[in-house]
Amino acid sequence: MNDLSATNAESQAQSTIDGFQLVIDALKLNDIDTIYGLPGIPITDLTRRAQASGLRMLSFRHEQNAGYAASIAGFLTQKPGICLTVSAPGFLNGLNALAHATVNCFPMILISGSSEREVVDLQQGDYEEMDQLAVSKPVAKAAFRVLHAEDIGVGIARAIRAALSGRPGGVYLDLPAKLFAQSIDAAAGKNSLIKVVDPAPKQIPAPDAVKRALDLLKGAKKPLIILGKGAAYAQADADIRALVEKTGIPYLPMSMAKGLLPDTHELCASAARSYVLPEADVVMLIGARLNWLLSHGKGKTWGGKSSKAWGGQKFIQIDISPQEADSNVRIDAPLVGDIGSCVAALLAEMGKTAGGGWTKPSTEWLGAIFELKSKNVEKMTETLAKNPSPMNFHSALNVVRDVVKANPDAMFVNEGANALDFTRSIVDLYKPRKRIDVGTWGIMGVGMGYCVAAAVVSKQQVIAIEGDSAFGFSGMEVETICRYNLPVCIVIMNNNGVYKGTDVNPTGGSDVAPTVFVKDARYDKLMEAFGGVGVHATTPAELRKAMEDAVRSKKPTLINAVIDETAGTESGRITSLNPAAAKKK
Ligand code: ADP
Ligand code: TPW
Ligand code: MG
Repeated sequence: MNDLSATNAESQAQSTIDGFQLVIDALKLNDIDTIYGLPGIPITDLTRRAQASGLRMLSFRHEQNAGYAASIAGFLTQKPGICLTVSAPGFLNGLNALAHATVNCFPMILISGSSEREVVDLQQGDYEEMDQLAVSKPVAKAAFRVLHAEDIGVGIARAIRAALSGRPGGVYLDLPAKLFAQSIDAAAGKNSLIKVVDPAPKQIPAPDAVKRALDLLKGAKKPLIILGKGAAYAQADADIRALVEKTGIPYLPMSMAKGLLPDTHELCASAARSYVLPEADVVMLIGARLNWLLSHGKGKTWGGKSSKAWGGQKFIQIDISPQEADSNVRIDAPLVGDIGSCVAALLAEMGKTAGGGWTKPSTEWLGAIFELKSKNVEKMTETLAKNPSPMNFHSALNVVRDVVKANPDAMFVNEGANALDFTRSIVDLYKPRKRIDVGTWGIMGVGMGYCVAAAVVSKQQVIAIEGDSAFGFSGMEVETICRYNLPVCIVIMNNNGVYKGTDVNPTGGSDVAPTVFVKDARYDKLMEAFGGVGVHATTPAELRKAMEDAVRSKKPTLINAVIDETAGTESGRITSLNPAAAKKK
């Protein structure tokens, strides 16, 4: 090649842009800085070039964990978390997390490479053949496919808007292999990209709806506020706190809303939950659905006479989804809009009347709650102070509670059954969006993906409290945690199994019972295999030292906390949902 033709080739190369680069540029243009994924055909070069272009490309050991990481990054940042996978099996591995994002109202985009359209559609047996777009639809908020490089900008813009606007959710974006290699004129390509303006537009509530909600609240004798993870997501922390404090209404945080106000706040009614739910007469839901986690707003939990009977409460529901109200029981005052705008509107309306025009709830209501809280807290303090051998959930969690109190900025990941339920009620959180857990499905397997995203997004220490079963679903990602040297301290509440380790095989055969694992497993050694710190802790003192060392050193740490294998209960706190329990009802 002579000099001239070399220059020509170069200038031609410079004046075109390919699909790989357009995807990367479109993401960057929209301030996306991190991709959670797993390489392979056809997206290996996309992962390489993303990294080369300054995007943080975090590789996982299984797409499901990358997907969970992306979903929770979306929750924490209000930007769609991006999960990138290969075709069919990689896509399906990521799909679970996409469904999880949609169910939990987290903004996420699953981008999967896919095989030759012509071959897939004629079902001629391509490498990793699958109609991924069709498969994704039932579990995605929206699903798109881009066939031409000049449409990449639009495809990514649509995916971002769909993920973030209104009720956030999971979006699938299908990128066939051929697309990446397509080249178009560089200037036209650049021009085709869209920076999404105002992807999550404010939704201002109607003034009459605001007034209706306030009127109902004002007439209440025993009002209660329930804060859900929508309230945490909305990042309207100061106004939510002002609303609670100005009205003086006691509140219950759902698990991922813990810390929105410090759990130690005097108006926090968590320690009197079983009293306030049936007793309240008006309940204001802020970003919380009346699903199974709130017993569908009826039944005995709410003071109803039978398992399906309405307890008599009137509900105000603040939610961005206009379809949420009346999904389980009548909502007397739906307030549709984004939580920031709705809470600000309530505060503004309250401020219009002299002196706020607001009378705080009666001392009778507050006093009864306070008394019960004090009693329960006292009882719990006694239980936590015990030091049984072997260690049980309480004596271990007493340590965790102290460590979290001393490190209120740490992110807190939690999954398991007993390991979840005990932790949720014992470990206080002090700041918003610190607690991330099994969410709406009560899903096992989010643990290590959440740890990676929490560390990457927040740049804070991460503390994860994991059931030994729960940990197993994503345990291999400890390699990922070590590889990226993340400040993650994993504590495994090791009771030798699912719920507890004591079940026996009724036949007397050599297989252990379905809920039982290898006894006395040393999960700490798994961490050591990748250069992290592994600790075997059999007493609260050993656990405390190990956790404090982890937080101080910021080294990836896994503590195998040996818990009495008889300590748990079947299904933790949701024993009643087992079909056998229903049969007894
Ligand atoms: P929890 O499990 O904590 O009770 P849910 O996931 O059931 O919470 O409910 C969250 C609710 O919050 C969903 O109904 C969702 O539509 C709503 N939501 C999410 N983000 C916002 C927002 N920015 N403004 C208003 N509502 C929101
Ligand atoms: C994806 C069912 C709920 S809780 C749990 C399982 C398997 C594990 C409980 O044991 P663990 O906790 O973690 O050791 P502990 O302290 O009670 O011993 N598959 C998925 N999600 C769920 N929820 C299950 C199975 C389940
Ligand atoms: Mg267990």
